[in-house]
Amino acid sequence: HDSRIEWWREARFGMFIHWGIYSLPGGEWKGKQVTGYAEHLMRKEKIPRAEYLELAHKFNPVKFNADEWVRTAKRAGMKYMIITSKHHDGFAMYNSQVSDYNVVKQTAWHHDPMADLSAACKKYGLKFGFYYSHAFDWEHPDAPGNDWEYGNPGGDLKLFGGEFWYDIHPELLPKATKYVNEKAIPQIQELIRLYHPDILWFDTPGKLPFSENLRVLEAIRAVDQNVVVNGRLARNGNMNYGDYQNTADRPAEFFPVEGDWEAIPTTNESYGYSKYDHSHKPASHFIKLVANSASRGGNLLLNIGPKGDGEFDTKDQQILDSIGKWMDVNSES
Ligand code: JFZ
Repeated sequence: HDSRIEWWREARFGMFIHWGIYSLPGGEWKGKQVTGYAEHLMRKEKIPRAEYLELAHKFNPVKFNADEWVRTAKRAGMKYMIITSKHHDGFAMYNSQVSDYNVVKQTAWHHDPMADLSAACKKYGLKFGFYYSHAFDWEHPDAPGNDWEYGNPGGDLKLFGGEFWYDIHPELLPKATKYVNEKAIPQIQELIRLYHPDILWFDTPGKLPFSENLRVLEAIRAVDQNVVVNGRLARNGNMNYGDYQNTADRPAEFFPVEGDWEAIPTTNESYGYSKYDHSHKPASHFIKLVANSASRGGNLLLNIGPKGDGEFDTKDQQILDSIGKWMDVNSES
């Protein structure tokens, strides 16, 4: 129904956060730079699950301060926050009872940052929600994507026909269904129950057949009629089955002008923190993007990648502070 998306239509500007155990190596593995998205480290380096888990044992972000993160977002004029509760690496950054592969169980920190962020967003009046990688999961032995350790479809090796593996090899579908039943759906429902998010943000639907994506959507609506869901959950041809569509990171002149849409630029190139990526654009670039997207009826969800110690990257912090100063002078609310 239309009413659940009302707040989102007015929001216009939000903070997207990619933060996980991949933030600790920050685009480096065994002393060498890893190119591309830093959050794809496990896939790019074909790291076995047990070895990747060692990153969790070292993850201890003592500088993490949920209040400061949310205050920075609020000062920048952002009205909502979306953070990675589980990215493609399959590691839950919250207190999951469904899987032990989580931040509370596996890190020296033993802490649930999502509980703090959810509370801080409530305190400062921001809407709050989660990115959850429902289709691509490199940890679960039955999920699409891990072709280096499990020989599963949906990864780089184009095993079983590549992108449309499920059409060519339907006999492999029960494996993916098993993963969706025992991890993705229970964790998504758990996130709803534990944190009552305002929004859920999904990605890479093509890794699963449309029928599985729809089952995920039904499982969400069975327990929550009000949570906003983005369009990357399930797609059939040109038809999005979420509440709104995401544009890829494209120039403002190609932003859509119709419907409910959201652009998701990141401050530099990588979404997760990379110590090698210094391609940050100036604050003025993002101020123009906010104005351009708002004038075309869309939202801007600006991504940052905090470091493994829990602090924002200095360059991200400077961008956000500059946007905040501009907002102080130029905004009405
Ligand atoms: C996906 C993820 O793989 C990535 O790590 C990050 O989370 C990003 C927000 O989403 O990457 C994509 C997905 C779709 C496009 C580009 C990057 N796209 O449609 O152009």
